[in-house]
Amino acid sequence: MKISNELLRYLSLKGITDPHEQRRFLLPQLTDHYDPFRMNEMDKAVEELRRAVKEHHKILVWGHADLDGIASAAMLKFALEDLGTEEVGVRIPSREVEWFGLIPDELREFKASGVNLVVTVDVGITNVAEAALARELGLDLIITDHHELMGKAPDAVVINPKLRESGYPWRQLAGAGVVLKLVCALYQRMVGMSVEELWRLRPHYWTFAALGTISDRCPLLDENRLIVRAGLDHLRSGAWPSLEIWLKEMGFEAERLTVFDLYSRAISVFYAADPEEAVRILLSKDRRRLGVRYAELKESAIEWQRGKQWMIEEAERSARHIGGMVISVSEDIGQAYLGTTTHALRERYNRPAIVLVPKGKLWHAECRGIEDVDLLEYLSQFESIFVTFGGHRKACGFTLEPTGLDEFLSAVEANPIKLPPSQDKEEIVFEPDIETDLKNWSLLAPFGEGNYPPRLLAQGVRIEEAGEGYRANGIPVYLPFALRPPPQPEGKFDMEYTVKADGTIRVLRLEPAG
Ligand SMILES: [Mn+2]
Repeated sequence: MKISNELLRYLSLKGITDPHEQRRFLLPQLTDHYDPFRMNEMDKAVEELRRAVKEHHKILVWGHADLDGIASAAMLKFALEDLGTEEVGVRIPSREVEWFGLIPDELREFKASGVNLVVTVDVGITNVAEAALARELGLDLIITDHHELMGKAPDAVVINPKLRESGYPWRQLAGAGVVLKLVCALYQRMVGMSVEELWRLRPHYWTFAALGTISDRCPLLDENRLIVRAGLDHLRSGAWPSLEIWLKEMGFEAERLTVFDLYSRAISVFYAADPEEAVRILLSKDRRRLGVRYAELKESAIEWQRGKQWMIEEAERSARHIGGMVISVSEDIGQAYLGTTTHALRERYNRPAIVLVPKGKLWHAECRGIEDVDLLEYLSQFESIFVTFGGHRKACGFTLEPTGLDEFLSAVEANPIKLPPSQDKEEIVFEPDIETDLKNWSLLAPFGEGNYPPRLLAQGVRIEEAGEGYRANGIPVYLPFALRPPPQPEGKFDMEYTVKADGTIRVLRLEPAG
Protein backbone atom coordinates (compact mmCIF):
# COMPACT_ATOMS: atom_id res chain seq x y z
CA MET A 1 0.00 0.00 0.00
CA LYS A 2 1.26 3.46 -0.83
CA ILE A 3 1.51 5.71 2.23
CA SER A 4 0.32 9.24 1.52
CA ASN A 5 2.50 12.25 2.20
CA GLU A 6 -0.27 13.71 4.37
CA LEU A 7 -0.13 10.70 6.66
CA LEU A 8 3.65 10.90 6.96
CA ARG A 9 3.38 14.61 7.70
CA TYR A 10 0.81 13.84 10.41
CA LEU A 11 3.18 11.33 12.01
CA SER A 12 5.98 13.90 11.93
CA LEU A 13 3.74 16.34 13.77
CA LYS A 14 3.28 13.65 16.42
CA GLY A 15 7.06 13.39 16.70
CA ILE A 16 7.43 10.15 14.76
CA THR A 17 9.93 11.25 12.12
CA ASP A 18 12.32 8.37 11.66
CA PRO A 19 11.31 6.28 8.57
CA HIS A 20 11.84 3.03 10.47
CA GLU A 21 9.63 4.27 13.34
CA GLN A 22 7.00 5.43 10.83
CA ARG A 23 6.89 2.00 9.20
CA ARG A 24 6.78 0.34 12.63
CA PHE A 25 3.84 2.57 13.59
CA LEU A 26 1.80 2.13 10.40
CA LEU A 27 2.64 -1.42 9.41
CA PRO A 28 3.75 -3.18 12.59
CA GLN A 29 5.20 -6.67 12.37
CA LEU A 30 5.76 -9.31 15.01
CA THR A 31 9.49 -8.99 14.50
CA ASP A 32 9.19 -5.40 15.75
CA HIS A 33 8.82 -6.74 19.29
CA TYR A 34 11.86 -6.07 21.45
CA ASP A 35 13.95 -8.99 22.61
CA PRO A 36 12.52 -9.93 26.04
CA PHE A 37 16.01 -10.72 27.31
CA ARG A 38 16.85 -7.03 27.10
CA MET A 39 14.95 -6.72 30.35
CA ASN A 40 17.22 -6.89 33.34
CA GLU A 41 16.86 -10.20 35.26
CA MET A 42 14.70 -11.80 32.53
CA ASP A 43 17.39 -14.38 32.12
CA LYS A 44 17.41 -15.18 35.84
CA ALA A 45 13.60 -15.40 35.97
CA VAL A 46 13.46 -17.73 32.97
CA GLU A 47 16.17 -19.99 34.40
CA GLU A 48 14.39 -20.18 37.72
CA LEU A 49 11.05 -20.96 36.11
CA ARG A 50 12.61 -23.53 33.79
CA ARG A 51 14.07 -25.34 36.77
CA ALA A 52 10.79 -25.15 38.67
CA VAL A 53 8.88 -26.65 35.73
CA LYS A 54 11.47 -29.41 35.15
CA GLU A 55 11.69 -30.37 38.80
CA HIS A 56 7.90 -30.30 39.21
CA HIS A 57 7.92 -27.60 41.84
CA LYS A 58 4.65 -26.22 43.05
CA ILE A 59 4.22 -22.76 41.53
CA LEU A 60 1.80 -20.07 42.61
CA VAL A 61 0.94 -16.99 40.55
CA TRP A 62 0.00 -13.99 42.68
CA GLY A 63 -1.97 -11.31 40.89
CA HIS A 64 -3.55 -7.90 41.23
CA ALA A 65 -7.35 -7.61 41.34
CA ASP A 66 -7.88 -5.54 38.18
CA LEU A 67 -8.23 -6.79 34.63
CA ASP A 68 -4.54 -6.21 33.94
CA GLY A 69 -3.68 -8.49 36.86
CA ILE A 70 -6.38 -11.01 35.99
CA ALA A 71 -5.26 -11.29 32.35
CA SER A 72 -1.62 -11.51 33.49
CA ALA A 73 -2.36 -14.35 35.89
CA ALA A 74 -4.34 -16.25 33.24
CA MET A 75 -1.45 -15.92 30.76
CA LEU A 76 1.24 -17.13 33.12
CA LYS A 77 -0.85 -20.02 34.46
CA PHE A 78 -1.63 -21.15 30.91
CA ALA A 79 2.01 -20.84 29.81
CA LEU A 80 3.53 -22.75 32.73
CA GLU A 81 0.97 -25.54 32.38
CA ASP A 82 1.47 -25.58 28.60
CA LEU A 83 5.21 -25.97 29.22
CA GLY A 84 4.79 -28.89 31.59
CA THR A 85 3.75 -27.89 35.11
CA GLU A 86 0.87 -29.99 36.30
CA GLU A 87 -1.21 -27.32 37.95
CA VAL A 88 -0.33 -23.73 38.68
CA GLY A 89 -2.23 -22.11 41.53
CA VAL A 90 -3.54 -18.55 41.28
CA ARG A 91 -4.06 -16.22 44.20
CA ILE A 92 -5.66 -12.82 43.72
CA PRO A 93 -6.98 -11.20 46.89
CA SER A 94 -10.41 -9.77 46.12
CA ARG A 95 -10.79 -6.03 45.73
CA GLU A 96 -12.54 -5.71 49.08
CA VAL A 97 -10.03 -7.65 51.18
CA GLU A 98 -6.61 -6.22 50.49
CA TRP A 99 -5.06 -3.52 48.53
CA PHE A 100 -1.64 -4.06 47.11
CA GLY A 101 0.32 -7.24 46.83
CA LEU A 102 1.57 -10.14 48.86
CA ILE A 103 0.05 -11.02 52.25
CA PRO A 104 2.55 -12.35 54.84
CA ASP A 105 0.25 -14.86 56.57
CA GLU A 106 -0.76 -16.34 53.24
CA LEU A 107 2.88 -16.70 52.18
CA ARG A 108 3.43 -18.80 55.33
CA GLU A 109 0.38 -20.93 54.54
CA PHE A 110 1.38 -21.47 50.92
CA LYS A 111 4.87 -22.47 51.99
CA ALA A 112 3.41 -24.92 54.50
CA SER A 113 1.19 -26.42 51.79
CA GLY A 114 4.24 -27.19 49.65
CA VAL A 115 4.52 -24.19 47.30
CA ASN A 116 8.18 -23.64 46.28
CA LEU A 117 7.91 -20.63 44.00
CA VAL A 118 5.68 -17.56 43.95
CA VAL A 119 5.54 -15.34 40.85
CA THR A 120 3.75 -12.01 41.14
CA VAL A 121 2.07 -10.38 38.16
CA ASP A 122 1.11 -6.69 37.93
CA VAL A 123 2.02 -6.21 41.59
CA GLY A 124 4.80 -6.71 44.14
CA ILE A 125 7.34 -3.98 43.45
CA THR A 126 6.61 -2.37 46.83
CA ASN A 127 6.61 -5.68 48.77
CA VAL A 128 10.06 -5.28 50.36
CA ALA A 129 9.08 -6.76 53.73
CA GLU A 130 7.14 -9.64 52.15
CA ALA A 131 10.11 -10.47 49.90
CA ALA A 132 12.34 -10.62 52.99
CA LEU A 133 9.81 -12.94 54.62
CA ALA A 134 9.74 -15.20 51.54
CA ARG A 135 13.51 -15.49 51.70
CA GLU A 136 13.35 -16.33 55.39
CA LEU A 137 10.76 -19.02 54.65
CA GLY A 138 12.87 -20.45 51.82
CA LEU A 139 10.18 -19.58 49.30
CA ASP A 140 11.51 -18.55 45.88
CA LEU A 141 10.03 -15.30 44.62
CA ILE A 142 9.93 -13.69 41.18
CA ILE A 143 8.32 -10.27 40.97
CA THR A 144 6.92 -9.08 37.63
CA ASP A 145 5.38 -5.64 37.77
CA HIS A 146 5.07 -2.35 35.91
CA HIS A 147 4.37 -0.03 38.82
CA GLU A 148 6.96 2.62 39.72
CA LEU A 149 9.53 1.68 42.28
CA MET A 150 9.39 3.84 45.40
CA GLY A 151 12.56 3.57 47.43
CA LYS A 152 14.25 0.21 47.74
CA ALA A 153 13.59 -2.75 45.41
CA PRO A 154 12.49 -5.98 47.07
CA ASP A 155 15.13 -8.67 47.49
CA ALA A 156 13.92 -11.08 44.77
CA VAL A 157 14.25 -11.62 41.03
CA VAL A 158 12.51 -8.50 39.68
CA ILE A 159 11.27 -7.87 36.14
CA ASN A 160 9.93 -4.35 35.69
CA PRO A 161 10.56 -2.11 32.66
CA LYS A 162 10.14 0.98 34.84
CA LEU A 163 13.23 0.23 36.91
CA ARG A 164 16.02 2.56 35.97
CA GLU A 165 18.40 -0.37 35.52
CA SER A 166 15.89 -2.46 33.53
CA GLY A 167 17.63 -1.62 30.26
CA TYR A 168 14.38 -2.11 28.37
CA PRO A 169 13.66 0.43 25.61
CA TRP A 170 9.92 0.81 26.33
CA ARG A 171 8.86 1.65 29.88
CA GLN A 172 5.09 1.80 29.44
CA LEU A 173 4.17 -1.89 29.21
CA ALA A 174 1.13 -2.99 31.20
CA GLY A 175 1.51 -5.74 33.79
CA ALA A 176 0.14 -8.11 31.15
CA GLY A 177 2.65 -6.71 28.64
CA VAL A 178 5.48 -7.60 31.03
CA VAL A 179 4.03 -11.10 31.38
CA LEU A 180 3.80 -11.41 27.58
CA LYS A 181 7.53 -10.69 27.42
CA LEU A 182 8.18 -13.31 30.10
CA VAL A 183 6.01 -15.83 28.25
CA CYS A 184 7.85 -15.18 24.95
CA ALA A 185 11.17 -15.64 26.76
CA LEU A 186 10.01 -18.90 28.35
CA TYR A 187 8.86 -20.46 25.06
CA GLN A 188 12.03 -19.29 23.36
CA ARG A 189 14.33 -20.75 26.00
CA MET A 190 12.40 -23.90 26.88
CA VAL A 191 11.09 -25.12 23.53
CA GLY A 192 12.98 -22.97 21.04
CA MET A 193 9.82 -21.24 19.83
CA SER A 194 10.20 -17.88 18.10
CA VAL A 195 7.80 -15.00 18.58
CA GLU A 196 6.25 -15.67 15.13
CA GLU A 197 5.67 -19.33 15.96
CA LEU A 198 4.20 -18.44 19.31
CA TRP A 199 1.82 -15.98 17.62
CA ARG A 200 0.78 -18.67 15.17
CA LEU A 201 0.19 -21.34 17.83
CA ARG A 202 -0.86 -19.38 20.93
CA PRO A 203 -2.17 -16.01 19.70
CA HIS A 204 -4.42 -15.58 22.74
CA TYR A 205 -1.41 -14.37 24.74
CA TRP A 206 -1.54 -11.17 22.69
CA THR A 207 -5.27 -10.80 23.24
CA PHE A 208 -4.90 -11.16 27.00
CA ALA A 209 -1.97 -8.72 27.01
CA ALA A 210 -4.06 -6.29 24.95
CA LEU A 211 -6.93 -6.47 27.48
CA GLY A 212 -4.50 -5.61 30.29
CA THR A 213 -2.94 -2.78 28.29
CA ILE A 214 -6.31 -1.29 27.37
CA SER A 215 -7.92 -1.61 30.80
CA ASP A 216 -4.87 -0.04 32.48
CA ARG A 217 -5.09 2.81 29.95
CA CYS A 218 -1.45 2.46 28.94
CA PRO A 219 -0.55 4.65 25.93
CA LEU A 220 -1.16 2.77 22.68
CA LEU A 221 2.26 3.56 21.30
CA ASP A 222 5.50 1.69 20.62
CA GLU A 223 5.38 -1.95 21.78
CA ASN A 224 1.90 -1.50 23.34
CA ARG A 225 0.65 -0.68 19.86
CA LEU A 226 2.08 -3.93 18.50
CA ILE A 227 0.45 -5.86 21.32
CA VAL A 228 -2.97 -4.23 21.06
CA ARG A 229 -3.08 -4.40 17.28
CA ALA A 230 -2.22 -8.09 17.23
CA GLY A 231 -4.47 -8.79 20.22
CA LEU A 232 -7.48 -7.07 18.69
CA ASP A 233 -6.96 -8.92 15.41
CA HIS A 234 -7.10 -12.20 17.26
CA LEU A 235 -10.01 -11.08 19.42
CA ARG A 236 -12.00 -10.10 16.32
CA SER A 237 -11.31 -13.49 14.76
CA GLY A 238 -13.36 -15.05 17.59
CA ALA A 239 -10.87 -17.88 17.99
CA TRP A 240 -10.68 -17.90 21.79
CA PRO A 241 -13.93 -19.45 23.11
CA SER A 242 -14.21 -17.48 26.33
CA LEU A 243 -13.72 -14.14 24.61
CA GLU A 244 -15.91 -15.01 21.66
CA ILE A 245 -18.82 -15.78 23.99
CA TRP A 246 -18.01 -12.74 26.10
CA LEU A 247 -18.42 -10.37 23.14
CA LYS A 248 -21.57 -12.12 21.99
CA GLU A 249 -23.18 -11.88 25.44
CA MET A 250 -22.22 -8.22 25.72
CA GLY A 251 -23.82 -7.56 22.33
CA PHE A 252 -20.71 -6.52 20.41
CA GLU A 253 -19.99 -7.31 16.81
CA ALA A 254 -16.48 -8.68 17.03
CA GLU A 255 -15.37 -7.30 13.67
CA ARG A 256 -16.32 -3.72 14.49
CA LEU A 257 -15.06 -3.76 18.05
CA THR A 258 -13.01 -0.72 19.07
CA VAL A 259 -10.76 0.05 22.00
CA PHE A 260 -13.38 2.53 23.13
CA ASP A 261 -16.05 -0.21 23.27
CA LEU A 262 -13.75 -2.20 25.51
CA TYR A 263 -12.96 0.73 27.85
CA SER A 264 -16.48 1.92 28.12
CA ARG A 265 -18.62 -1.18 28.38
CA ALA A 266 -17.16 -4.55 27.52
CA ILE A 267 -14.62 -5.08 30.28
CA SER A 268 -17.01 -4.28 33.13
CA VAL A 269 -18.18 -7.94 33.40
CA PHE A 270 -14.74 -8.99 34.59
CA TYR A 271 -15.12 -6.63 37.52
CA ALA A 272 -18.44 -8.21 38.44
CA ALA A 273 -16.68 -11.54 39.07
CA ASP A 274 -14.33 -12.42 41.88
CA PRO A 275 -10.83 -11.96 40.36
CA GLU A 276 -9.84 -15.61 40.77
CA GLU A 277 -13.07 -16.67 39.09
CA ALA A 278 -12.35 -14.19 36.29
CA VAL A 279 -9.06 -16.02 35.62
CA ARG A 280 -10.94 -19.33 35.37
CA ILE A 281 -13.48 -17.73 33.03
CA LEU A 282 -10.79 -16.39 30.70
CA LEU A 283 -9.26 -19.86 30.41
CA SER A 284 -12.49 -21.87 30.27
CA LYS A 285 -13.58 -23.71 27.13
CA ASP A 286 -17.00 -24.78 28.40
CA ARG A 287 -19.14 -22.74 26.02
CA ARG A 288 -22.46 -23.55 27.62
CA ARG A 289 -21.41 -22.60 31.15
CA LEU A 290 -19.60 -19.53 29.89
CA GLY A 291 -22.79 -18.31 28.24
CA VAL A 292 -24.76 -18.72 31.47
CA ARG A 293 -22.10 -17.10 33.65
CA TYR A 294 -21.48 -14.12 31.36
CA ALA A 295 -25.21 -13.45 31.28
CA GLU A 296 -25.30 -13.38 35.09
CA LEU A 297 -22.21 -11.22 35.30
CA LYS A 298 -23.66 -8.83 32.77
CA GLU A 299 -26.64 -8.33 35.07
CA SER A 300 -24.42 -7.39 37.99
CA ALA A 301 -22.27 -5.26 35.70
CA ILE A 302 -25.37 -3.26 34.77
CA GLU A 303 -26.22 -2.90 38.43
CA TRP A 304 -22.65 -1.85 39.07
CA GLN A 305 -22.96 0.81 36.37
CA ARG A 306 -26.00 2.20 38.19
CA GLY A 307 -24.13 2.22 41.50
CA LYS A 308 -21.23 3.89 39.77
CA GLN A 309 -23.44 6.71 38.55
CA TRP A 310 -24.60 7.39 42.10
CA MET A 311 -21.05 7.22 43.46
CA ILE A 312 -19.79 9.69 40.87
CA GLU A 313 -22.52 12.13 41.85
CA GLU A 314 -21.53 11.68 45.49
CA ALA A 315 -17.88 12.37 44.61
CA GLU A 316 -19.01 15.53 42.81
CA ARG A 317 -21.05 16.67 45.81
CA SER A 318 -18.17 16.22 48.24
CA ALA A 319 -15.44 17.54 45.92
CA ARG A 320 -13.28 20.44 47.06
CA HIS A 321 -10.71 22.36 45.04
CA ILE A 322 -7.53 22.30 47.09
CA GLY A 323 -3.97 23.01 46.00
CA GLY A 324 -4.73 22.84 42.27
CA MET A 325 -6.44 19.47 42.61
CA VAL A 326 -9.97 18.16 43.06
CA ILE A 327 -10.18 16.23 46.33
CA SER A 328 -13.21 14.38 47.52
CA VAL A 329 -13.46 12.94 51.05
CA SER A 330 -16.55 10.78 51.53
CA GLU A 331 -17.76 8.02 53.79
CA ASP A 332 -20.45 7.07 51.27
CA ILE A 333 -18.27 6.05 48.34
CA GLY A 334 -17.71 2.29 48.33
CA GLN A 335 -14.15 1.02 48.19
CA ALA A 336 -14.98 -0.85 44.99
CA TYR A 337 -15.84 2.45 43.26
CA LEU A 338 -12.72 4.30 44.34
CA GLY A 339 -10.84 4.04 41.05
CA THR A 340 -13.82 4.88 38.85
CA THR A 341 -14.96 7.90 40.84
CA THR A 342 -11.44 9.33 40.92
CA HIS A 343 -11.12 8.83 37.19
CA ALA A 344 -14.49 10.54 36.64
CA LEU A 345 -13.47 13.60 38.70
CA ARG A 346 -10.22 13.89 36.78
CA GLU A 347 -12.09 13.74 33.47
CA ARG A 348 -14.72 16.25 34.60
CA TYR A 349 -12.29 18.92 35.80
CA ASN A 350 -9.15 18.00 33.85
CA ARG A 351 -7.24 18.42 37.11
CA PRO A 352 -5.43 15.86 39.24
CA ALA A 353 -8.07 14.18 41.40
CA ILE A 354 -7.98 12.34 44.72
CA VAL A 355 -10.84 10.46 46.36
CA LEU A 356 -10.55 9.34 49.98
CA VAL A 357 -12.81 6.77 51.64
CA PRO A 358 -12.64 5.02 55.02
CA LYS A 359 -11.71 1.34 55.04
CA GLY A 360 -11.23 -0.54 58.29
CA LYS A 361 -9.13 1.67 60.55
CA LEU A 362 -7.56 3.63 57.71
CA TRP A 363 -8.54 6.04 54.95
CA HIS A 364 -7.78 4.81 51.47
CA ALA A 365 -7.01 7.25 48.67
CA GLU A 366 -6.92 6.79 44.93
CA CYS A 367 -5.19 9.48 42.85
CA ARG A 368 -5.36 10.23 39.13
CA GLY A 369 -3.07 12.75 37.44
CA ILE A 370 -3.04 14.51 34.10
CA GLU A 371 -0.51 14.73 31.24
CA ASP A 372 2.88 16.21 32.12
CA VAL A 373 2.33 16.07 35.87
CA ASP A 374 4.18 13.56 38.02
CA LEU A 375 1.61 13.05 40.73
CA LEU A 376 3.64 10.30 42.36
CA GLU A 377 6.60 12.61 42.81
CA TYR A 378 4.40 15.45 44.04
CA LEU A 379 2.72 13.26 46.66
CA SER A 380 6.00 11.72 47.81
CA GLN A 381 6.73 14.94 49.77
CA PHE A 382 3.88 13.95 52.11
CA GLU A 383 5.09 10.38 52.51
CA SER A 384 5.67 10.76 56.24
CA ILE A 385 1.91 11.27 56.67
CA PHE A 386 1.04 8.09 54.73
CA VAL A 387 0.88 4.54 56.01
CA THR A 388 1.36 3.03 52.53
CA PHE A 389 2.02 4.72 49.21
CA GLY A 390 2.71 3.55 45.63
CA GLY A 391 1.69 3.43 41.98
CA HIS A 392 2.39 5.28 38.74
CA ARG A 393 3.06 8.90 37.76
CA LYS A 394 -0.56 9.29 36.62
CA ALA A 395 -2.33 6.80 38.89
CA CYS A 396 -1.35 6.03 42.44
CA GLY A 397 -2.75 5.47 45.91
CA PHE A 398 -2.04 5.82 49.59
CA THR A 399 -3.51 5.08 53.01
CA LEU A 400 -3.76 7.35 56.02
CA GLU A 401 -4.51 7.11 59.72
CA PRO A 402 -7.73 9.05 60.46
CA THR A 403 -5.59 11.54 62.38
CA GLY A 404 -3.54 12.16 59.24
CA LEU A 405 -6.47 13.29 57.12
CA ASP A 406 -6.58 16.97 58.12
CA GLU A 407 -2.81 17.11 58.20
CA PHE A 408 -2.71 15.87 54.61
CA LEU A 409 -5.36 18.32 53.38
CA SER A 410 -3.64 21.33 54.92
CA ALA A 411 -0.24 20.17 53.65
CA VAL A 412 -1.67 20.06 50.11
CA GLU A 413 -3.20 23.48 50.53
CA ALA A 414 0.15 24.88 51.70
CA ASN A 415 2.09 23.17 48.86
CA PRO A 416 -0.11 23.32 45.76
CA ILE A 417 0.76 21.13 42.81
CA LYS A 418 2.37 22.79 39.76
CA LEU A 419 0.22 22.37 36.68
CA PRO A 420 1.41 22.82 33.10
CA PRO A 421 0.41 26.23 31.65
CA SER A 422 -2.35 25.02 29.37
CA GLN A 423 -4.61 22.08 30.01
CA ASP A 424 -6.52 22.34 26.77
CA LYS A 425 -6.20 19.10 24.89
CA GLU A 426 -6.42 20.66 21.43
CA GLU A 427 -5.79 18.04 18.79
CA ILE A 428 -3.83 18.92 15.72
CA VAL A 429 -6.15 20.01 12.94
CA PHE A 430 -4.71 18.74 9.71
CA GLU A 431 -5.57 19.69 6.18
CA PRO A 432 -5.53 16.81 3.79
CA ASP A 433 -7.66 16.43 0.74
CA ILE A 434 -10.82 14.52 1.56
CA GLU A 435 -10.11 12.35 -1.49
CA THR A 436 -7.01 11.06 0.27
CA ASP A 437 -7.17 7.33 0.52
CA LEU A 438 -9.14 6.64 3.69
CA LYS A 439 -7.48 3.29 4.18
CA ASN A 440 -4.33 5.27 4.74
CA TRP A 441 -5.74 7.13 7.73
CA SER A 442 -7.15 4.00 9.29
CA LEU A 443 -3.58 2.67 9.52
CA LEU A 444 -3.33 4.91 12.58
CA ALA A 445 -5.78 2.64 14.47
CA PRO A 446 -6.17 1.29 17.09
CA PHE A 447 -7.11 4.61 18.61
CA GLY A 448 -7.18 5.12 22.35
CA GLU A 449 -5.04 6.48 25.18
CA GLY A 450 -1.98 8.25 23.75
CA ASN A 451 -3.20 7.86 20.16
CA TYR A 452 -6.46 9.73 19.58
CA PRO A 453 -7.96 9.87 16.09
CA PRO A 454 -6.63 12.80 14.05
CA ARG A 455 -8.88 15.78 13.49
CA LEU A 456 -8.83 16.63 9.84
CA LEU A 457 -10.09 19.61 7.92
CA ALA A 458 -11.36 19.65 4.36
CA GLN A 459 -12.23 23.00 2.78
CA GLY A 460 -14.91 23.84 0.26
CA VAL A 461 -16.68 20.51 0.46
CA ARG A 462 -20.03 19.78 -1.18
CA ILE A 463 -22.45 17.98 1.14
CA GLU A 464 -25.32 16.00 -0.36
CA GLU A 465 -27.97 13.66 0.93
CA ALA A 466 -27.61 10.18 -0.44
CA GLY A 467 -30.31 7.69 0.43
CA GLU A 468 -30.29 7.24 4.22
CA GLY A 469 -27.01 9.09 4.70
CA TYR A 470 -24.81 11.88 3.47
CA ARG A 471 -21.86 12.30 1.17
CA ALA A 472 -19.06 14.82 1.22
CA ASN A 473 -17.54 15.37 -2.22
CA GLY A 474 -19.17 12.08 -3.12
CA ILE A 475 -17.66 10.13 -0.21
CA PRO A 476 -20.07 8.61 2.36
CA VAL A 477 -19.76 10.31 5.77
CA TYR A 478 -21.48 9.99 9.12
CA LEU A 479 -23.16 13.29 9.92
CA PRO A 480 -24.23 13.54 13.58
CA PHE A 481 -27.87 14.38 14.11
CA ALA A 482 -27.11 17.87 15.41
CA LEU A 483 -25.43 18.79 12.13
CA ARG A 484 -28.31 17.68 9.89
CA PRO A 485 -29.41 18.98 7.55
CA PRO A 486 -26.53 21.25 6.55
CA PRO A 487 -27.53 24.90 6.96
CA GLN A 488 -26.94 25.78 3.30
CA PRO A 489 -27.49 22.69 1.24
CA GLU A 490 -26.44 24.47 -1.93
CA GLY A 491 -23.20 25.97 -0.71
CA LYS A 492 -19.78 24.64 0.16
CA PHE A 493 -18.50 23.82 3.62
CA ASP A 494 -15.37 23.62 5.65
CA MET A 495 -15.62 20.26 7.28
CA GLU A 496 -13.77 19.10 10.35
CA TYR A 497 -13.82 15.34 10.57
CA THR A 498 -12.14 12.29 11.91
CA VAL A 499 -11.46 8.88 10.45
CA LYS A 500 -12.62 5.93 12.49
CA ALA A 501 -10.78 2.65 12.93
CA ASP A 502 -12.91 1.01 10.22
CA GLY A 503 -12.00 3.71 7.69
CA THR A 504 -15.33 5.56 7.82
CA ILE A 505 -15.58 9.33 8.22
CA ARG A 506 -17.30 11.04 11.09
CA VAL A 507 -18.05 14.74 10.67
CA LEU A 508 -17.26 16.83 13.77
CA ARG A 509 -18.06 20.33 12.57
CA LEU A 510 -19.46 22.02 9.47
CA GLU A 511 -19.15 25.68 8.63
CA PRO A 512 -20.00 27.56 5.48
CA ALA A 513 -16.78 27.83 3.48
CA GLY A 514 -15.22 31.23 4.03
MN1 LIG B 1 -1.47 -2.88 35.90
